[in-house]
Amino acid sequence: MSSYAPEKTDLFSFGLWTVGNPGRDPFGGPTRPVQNPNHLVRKLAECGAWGVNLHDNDLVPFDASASERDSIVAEFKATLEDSGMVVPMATTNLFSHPVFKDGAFTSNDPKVRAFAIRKTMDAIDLGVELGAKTYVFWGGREGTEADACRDPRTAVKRQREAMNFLTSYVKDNSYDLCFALEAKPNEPRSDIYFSTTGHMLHFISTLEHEEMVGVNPEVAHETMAGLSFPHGVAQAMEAGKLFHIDLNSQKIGRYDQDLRFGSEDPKQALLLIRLLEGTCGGERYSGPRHFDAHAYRSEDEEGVWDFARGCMRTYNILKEKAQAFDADPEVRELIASEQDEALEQLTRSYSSENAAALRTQKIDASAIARKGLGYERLDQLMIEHLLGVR
Ligand code: GCO
Ligand code: MN
Ligand code: MN
Repeated sequence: MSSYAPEKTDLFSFGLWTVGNPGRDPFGGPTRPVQNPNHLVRKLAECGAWGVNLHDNDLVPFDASASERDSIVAEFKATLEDSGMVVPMATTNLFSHPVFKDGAFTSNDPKVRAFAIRKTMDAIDLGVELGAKTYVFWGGREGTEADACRDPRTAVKRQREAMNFLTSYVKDNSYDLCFALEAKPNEPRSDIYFSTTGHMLHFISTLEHEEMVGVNPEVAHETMAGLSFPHGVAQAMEAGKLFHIDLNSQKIGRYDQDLRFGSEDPKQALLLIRLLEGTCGGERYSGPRHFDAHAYRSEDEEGVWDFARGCMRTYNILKEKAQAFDADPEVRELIASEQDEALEQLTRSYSSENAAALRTQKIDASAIARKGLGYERLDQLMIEHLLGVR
């Protein structure tokens, strides 16, 4: 893999809203022109990406007529076909229009909730028509500033009602589509409900069709909250619920920066890739590697493509590093865990016999405590792999 050039089999995808981001921020307008979606797809294909994802309104304007919608979609399908690109994931814009200023599925106004469900049904139809297999729910506006406006338990119930309604809609239409829920602690709301991947994982277990619903964790969102992204992803994988992933980069404690993948936190990115690629053991994640990030506001269009190529190249470089790290004999020796099958048998499951036998075991806590674990050496080896001297 010495060129690190992206291949279709890498399953790299970008959102229309990511490479199409015109550089707007809360303090200033766009620094580059808004690009036509068909142009973005062609350029992504040239860069070596496999897929393009979209919100309904990234492609079809909010107030388009039915015939405008159909002609926009027909042209887009032709572009996908010509450029050999696929749409693996779709989602709904439930945050831009002012009607959603106090939430969509969790709004106190039943008309807003009904409108949000209807808009999502239409956007699901659009996604399925374009071939999407995963449907993402990011509840950016589902939160509060004045928290007394609703009982947060009511918000949870309303969100559940919406998920149950929409999973049933998918089943009723025999669509081959699963849902991936994306958590974020804050921004644009002061506090967003279901703030972490862990909150989402539990919520999913309360849904009518929980088998259709997983998570879409994002590097930036867990990092903003100061949490370990690899740990959140690992828990989702262990539960069989990693349905999609939003890759980017982020400094702890800042606003949602959505930086180029691997740019701020190569070590965390390496730890993440070890999990996703299965180099540290366990099953490999087989879904899309989606970059939900955008180019710095300082960039013109060329900088946007530098950004996109950079995300994919860094992923592939780190993938090679992950393979090398996990195959390094010194690393393997350091992380090889102690084995004591007879003792492990006793704690694997409870029985009164096991409990009694456990009490008779000789375990020298002081001797165990005196022994160093070699993790300084282990971490130094990781740094040396990252810095390219090993
Ligand atoms: C954000 C989110 C979004 C979502 C996207 C798809 O913080 O802006 O990450 O980019 O991922 O809306 O649901
Ligand atoms: Mn995201
Ligand atoms: Mn984000």
